[in-house]
Amino acid sequence: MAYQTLIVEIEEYVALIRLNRPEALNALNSVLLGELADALKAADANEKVRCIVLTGSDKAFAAGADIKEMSEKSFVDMFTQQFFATEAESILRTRKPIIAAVAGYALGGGCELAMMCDFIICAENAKFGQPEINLGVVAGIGGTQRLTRFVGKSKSMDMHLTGRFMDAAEAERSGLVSRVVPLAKLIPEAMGAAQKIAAKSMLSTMIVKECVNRAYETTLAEGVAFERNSFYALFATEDQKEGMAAFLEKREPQFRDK
Ligand code: DAK
Repeated sequence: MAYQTLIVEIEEYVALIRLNRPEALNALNSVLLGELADALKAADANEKVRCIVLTGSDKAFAAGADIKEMSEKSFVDMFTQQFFATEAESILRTRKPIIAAVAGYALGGGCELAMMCDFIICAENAKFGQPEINLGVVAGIGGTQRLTRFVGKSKSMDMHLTGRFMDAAEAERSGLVSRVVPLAKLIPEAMGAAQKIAAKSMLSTMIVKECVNRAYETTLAEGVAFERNSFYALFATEDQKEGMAAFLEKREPQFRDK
């Protein structure tokens, strides 16, 4: 399907979704977020997709929600239209793993979008920030909650209260991103990671996602119980038999998602 604000390519079981509003540094407007929700739903339903990479341009992953689109809205508009809420929920509903490949600016809603993905690989030129305070507002799609869980209260408060940007080295040091690579290697690195994930049993990858995300939603004891039952449940699958047999026979497993 052709989109106005996205470019989607599928290669070796990985959907590469590129945000494409270069004139506005990929600012997130309602068209882009609607298309992104649609593209993620399509990728989730497509048997030829087993992992997703979400990226922007070399200059910007996304410089935030579109300030032009938001500036004239009233409280009543925001509240009644549930501004961006359903689109954000649809990103979180995606069951296949999503890797954010971030180069350049990931600010405001752009930083929040990256944090809604399953993990973040960034280029050396990446800059993360929650500068909404400079606009007289606060983060609105989870920034105060997710950034705090990634980097802790002190650094999160610093970022939200001063609006300063964090560079790639600081982002890696603080646990916001899993890897930092030179800009030219960003897409190959993210696609390589995605292809590695795509070769696993999709049953395991989806359950890993559910288990790790559970760590944010519940107590340690409940989360561990959820993980344990997930582990037991996977013994009902052919892929568990295949994975363990392949190890014992010293060969690569052939998973069939069964
Ligand atoms: N919105 C609209 N246009 C933007 C934009 C944005 N966020 N960021 C950049 N642009 C546009 C600029 O206006 C400019 O357009 P023209 O003037 O050429 O037409 C073009 O992109 C290039 O930008 P600059 O000329 O400014 O480029 P520089 O390299 O000089 O600076 C910059 C890059 C990223 C430092 C700067 O553009 C910047 O500070 N941008 C704004 C960053 C920002 O404040 N982001 C936070 C936005 S607020 C919610 C959902 C979401 C949100 C809240 C609630 N709910 C579901 C409740 C999210 C809120 C936000 O993200």
